[in-house]
Amino acid sequence: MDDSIQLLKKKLLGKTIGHMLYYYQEIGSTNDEAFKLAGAGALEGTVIIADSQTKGKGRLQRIWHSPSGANIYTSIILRPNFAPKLAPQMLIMAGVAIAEILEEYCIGRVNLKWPNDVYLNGKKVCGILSQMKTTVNDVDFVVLGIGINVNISYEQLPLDIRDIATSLNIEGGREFSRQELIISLYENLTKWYKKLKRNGFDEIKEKWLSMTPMIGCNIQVMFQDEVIRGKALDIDEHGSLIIMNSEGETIKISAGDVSILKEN
Ligand code: BT5
Repeated sequence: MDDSIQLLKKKLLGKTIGHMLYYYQEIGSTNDEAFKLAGAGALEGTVIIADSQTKGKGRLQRIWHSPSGANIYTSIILRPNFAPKLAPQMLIMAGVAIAEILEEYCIGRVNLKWPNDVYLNGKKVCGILSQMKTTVNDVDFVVLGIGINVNISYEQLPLDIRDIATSLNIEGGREFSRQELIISLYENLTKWYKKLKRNGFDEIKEKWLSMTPMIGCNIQVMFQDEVIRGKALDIDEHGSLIIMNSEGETIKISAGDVSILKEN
């Protein structure tokens, strides 16, 4: 990707997302760097791309496996003008934008799992990490960190994720251009981000619901030491998951790891 980075910068000139691009051959975490840049005043639409990450991170200090030469690791700085409680909508919006792009490749079934996973043929192909800085009433900035497994082979996947992770290459049986994918990713994110700001969350929510197999299923949500079971009903206007437990109570969940239970 290194050789073509100047070309990528050229192609992204003047775009809402990507007009300012910082590229690193290797970095700790693109999200940490984006957070620093945003704190120092970087404009909305500034993006960080790295070829590899030494401290790629998921939620709750988990590791995002980030070897060089194969995948996409990018963080995008956005400055939506809305209340902090609406910020989780950004995570849902990003999932929809990414899943729509991956569907266009027609290499398998693309699904979304709340809150932040994109699945290809039943395995995780992309993770999204949204972090933000807020004041009491406003979002100062949101950093959307996106990791997509593009050309990594089955053998290159670490043993602990081989059964749960995949890549476009593994499913499609060929190499994919990371540059082309990055350009369509930023374009599609721009499209959905503008829709979110202009028309609100409804269309994004509908699209998300059409791409998840979770609704109507019995699920288990784990958050730290707590486990909640119930039937997934919906997501609300903040992007929280709504479930109904066995007592018939409706519960809203704003964070956690979901598994669909086998009994469905
Ligand atoms: C996520 O966390 O899925 C969010 C991942 C976000 C990564 C991007 S890369 C660019 C930006 N910079 C960063 O430092 N991060 C963001 P979570 O839901 O907590 O999932 C983490 C779990 O996914 C791990 O515990 C593994 O089980 C699994 N995992 C790790 N690396 C993976 C990979 N490359 N592909 C698929 N699954 C992976």
